[in-house]
Amino acid sequence: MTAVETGTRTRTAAEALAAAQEHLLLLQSPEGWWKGELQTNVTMDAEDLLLREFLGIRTDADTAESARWIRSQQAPDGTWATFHDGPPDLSTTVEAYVALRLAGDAPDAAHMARAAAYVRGAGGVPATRVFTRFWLAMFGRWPWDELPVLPPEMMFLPRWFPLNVYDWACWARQTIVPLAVAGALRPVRPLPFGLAELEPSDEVPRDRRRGLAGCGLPGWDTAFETLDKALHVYERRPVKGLRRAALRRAGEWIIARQERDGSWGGIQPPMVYSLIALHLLGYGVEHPVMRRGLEGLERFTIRDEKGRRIEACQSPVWDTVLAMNALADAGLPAGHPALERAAEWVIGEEVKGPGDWSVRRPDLPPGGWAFEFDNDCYPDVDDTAEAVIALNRVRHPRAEPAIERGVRWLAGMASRDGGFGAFDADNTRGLCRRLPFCDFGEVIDPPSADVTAHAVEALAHRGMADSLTAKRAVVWLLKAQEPDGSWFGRWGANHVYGTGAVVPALIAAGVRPGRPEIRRAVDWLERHQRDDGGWGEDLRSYRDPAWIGRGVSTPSQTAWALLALLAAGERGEAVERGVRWLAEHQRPDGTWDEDHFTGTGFPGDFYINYHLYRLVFPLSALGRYLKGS
Ligand code: R04
Repeated sequence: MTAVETGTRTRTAAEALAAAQEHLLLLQSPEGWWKGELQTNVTMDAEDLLLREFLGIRTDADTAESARWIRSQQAPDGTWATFHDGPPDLSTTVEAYVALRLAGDAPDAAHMARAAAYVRGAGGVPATRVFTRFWLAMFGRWPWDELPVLPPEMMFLPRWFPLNVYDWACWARQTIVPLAVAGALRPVRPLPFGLAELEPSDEVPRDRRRGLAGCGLPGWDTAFETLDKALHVYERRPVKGLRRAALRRAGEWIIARQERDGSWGGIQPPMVYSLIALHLLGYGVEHPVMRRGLEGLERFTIRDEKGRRIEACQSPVWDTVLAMNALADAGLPAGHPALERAAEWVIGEEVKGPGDWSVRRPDLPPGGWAFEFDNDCYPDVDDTAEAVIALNRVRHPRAEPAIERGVRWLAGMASRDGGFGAFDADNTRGLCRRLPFCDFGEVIDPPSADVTAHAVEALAHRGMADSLTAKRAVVWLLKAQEPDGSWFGRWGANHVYGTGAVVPALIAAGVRPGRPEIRRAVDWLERHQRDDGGWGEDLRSYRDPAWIGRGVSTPSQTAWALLALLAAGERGEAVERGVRWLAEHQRPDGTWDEDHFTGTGFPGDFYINYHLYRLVFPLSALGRYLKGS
């Protein structure tokens, strides 16, 4: 509900800021952290039920509550999407449908019949992603032989050899190792029902199947198809001793990466697949490793009046450092108790040991932060950068050494080309993307503009704008500018996020607002302001360039655009209209509604609604606007 609709007059910017600040302070936990829900899509919930079915621990009560949530997310046409108001997604719809059948929904119920009709028309199971067919194979509803092969023997590839596990992004690495175990052992535990109603209306042409659609470089695609055929042959008679050793190695690798909270990487897919792999390797559900894993998953489960649902990931560090920065922007003094408590908690979350990142940077001492609670193997540059900026702005006796270690780690994570990836340095082997197995999501972690911008901003905050690392990153950013003047958003939607991150970073690093790169970015933002004064960019923009910079105005995206314009020194009509949009759309309780997802997991495939974005970014923008006026 907007202020206008409630009949009250629109707040001034100062009143809007005060209300937002008060609301944010109320959301802080007693321990000092903030954590907004991290909303994604129903594949998380469907796969959770399938996992429990597979392990034989699915309960009727949980199933009913998850099914209620899954049904609540179904579009009127019977389909499921991967983001709010998004187009139907076949794989998501198939997984949700199977989960509801598991919950007892009858195929002839109206909502099920609509879903099945869509699936049949869209190519049926053969046209779904590999992950979806992997699940169906485990339940005897898809032949294992018709999935791409991922041999566990890859565990033995040396670190310099293409496609070794460290060539993969950490999230993909943690997914493919357990999937290789399952693919080698090929379990089949038939579902108590068939899925004939999902069979496609016509024979699915080969190029409509996922993963085989043309994706550039035909030579490589053919080579990988040939390799896949050869691996299928090997799979019939793998070398016994080698296979046994590979499975043992994979099991040990997985166990060594279980985090203190029982999770793997603090992300749902690696958690679910690791539990399946370990179970197949002989760990019963009562084994401590499995028990802790299931408890970890439990901590990612939300139960409320809307039903039971799984968070793909949790973002307490990210949310906390963004909230600290927003409150500091709003003018909260450095010694405010809320900031002190937050700093205390953030300092305790510092990562103190090596992780998978050490493989590419063996001499770099540990430091920095991960996005999660108890998530030590995978610190990331984004969280570290924002934590450094946040701690640098508050007063805490133990902040300084943690900041120092964080900055040193961050600087050491620069890639060879001068940019920054999120979790690893030099994770750029594009070959990984070409495997037939990889038809979903990003599988490498190359430098991106948004992460590089956050790194630059952190270095600038620490007076290191003149360091070689910062200068090379600035050059990287200037080169990465799109011809239209914007920057691509890897972890947020999309060019509004990229541009909203890069412009403030360049200015912080000493780039003059009058430089042509900044002027072109300002022009791009002003050209893409909506008629209502806000900014919005639809997630379809990742697949269809016609949507770049276009979409329904949202609070977080309006704030990102304002942060860039304010950093560039703009004080004109565009800024005034943007600020007015924020004030007009604020709820009476001081926060904003934001149904549209503005976070990106994988461009094109996986999106996130970070529930705190709607509040922290507008608060930052209003704070910086008022400071400058
Ligand atoms: C916004 C920047 C902070 N940082 C990104 C962190 C995002 C947290 O949320 C997720 C991260 C994820 N990773 N991998 C997955 C994932 C999901 C998240 C993932 C998703 C689906 C599959 C496999 C992995 F919600 Br399948 C890193 C830089």
